Amino acid sequence: MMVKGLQYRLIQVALLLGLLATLYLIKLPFSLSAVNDTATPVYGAVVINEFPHDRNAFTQGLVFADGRLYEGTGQRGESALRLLDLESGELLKRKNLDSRYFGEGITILGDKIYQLTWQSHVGFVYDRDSFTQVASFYLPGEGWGITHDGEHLIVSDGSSYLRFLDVETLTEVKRIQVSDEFGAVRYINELEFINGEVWGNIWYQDYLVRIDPQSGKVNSRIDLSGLHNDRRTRDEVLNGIAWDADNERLFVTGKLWPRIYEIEVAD
Ligand SMILES: [Ca+2]
Repeated sequence: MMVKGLQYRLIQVALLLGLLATLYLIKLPFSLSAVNDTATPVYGAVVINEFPHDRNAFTQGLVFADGRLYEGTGQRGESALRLLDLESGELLKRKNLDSRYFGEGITILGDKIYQLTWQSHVGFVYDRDSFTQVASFYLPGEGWGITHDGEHLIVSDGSSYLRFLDVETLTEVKRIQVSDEFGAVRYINELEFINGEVWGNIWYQDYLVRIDPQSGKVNSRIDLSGLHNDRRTRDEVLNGIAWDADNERLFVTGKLWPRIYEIEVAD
């Protein structure tokens, strides 16, 4: 009787262990995918169209508006605000910066164009149509990229922070730190606000990051490696994102690149 009871108990234990092992095996893939959920999704891109780009333009800011392309360029003595025809690349208007300034990002809000300088702690405000300078403002830290969310100017400075400036006072009202699963994301350069996200490219990297403007979390990355392989110098990095909101077209280019690419994100 005792032996039979023990056998019965052993069978019960074996069945229980078998059940647990089965559950473990079934659950294992779900556990692994749960771990992977914390990794930032990476998407590719498909080139829809190519347009000419001035190979001497050290692109630091790119905006699409009014059916045209606005570009801010860098390098002392070569920095300018430029209006371009997208299809032909023809230079339609140009405003040179004083040779002591190294031009950086640009953005257009209302009837104004805003342009940063790199290390001179100054930003310029121009009339959108005439390119006449109407104001300047103090910029603490370095100036890298700039965009806006309709309410604030959003500025990158080479650090992992994005600063939000009041449009009227042009002073900082808040900042967010950009981070992904590896920690703080530094060297965020040219910016574009697209459908509620801040898109940025990272200096010396061939990808875009899409940033949640509330939390600073990188929602996804877009791999653009292979877009421009014919690089004469290390300076020829991806740096330029422009969004044609009316036609939902996304353009990217880089410093001294010969082409502007219209791309679509591929899942
Ligand atoms: Ca831009």
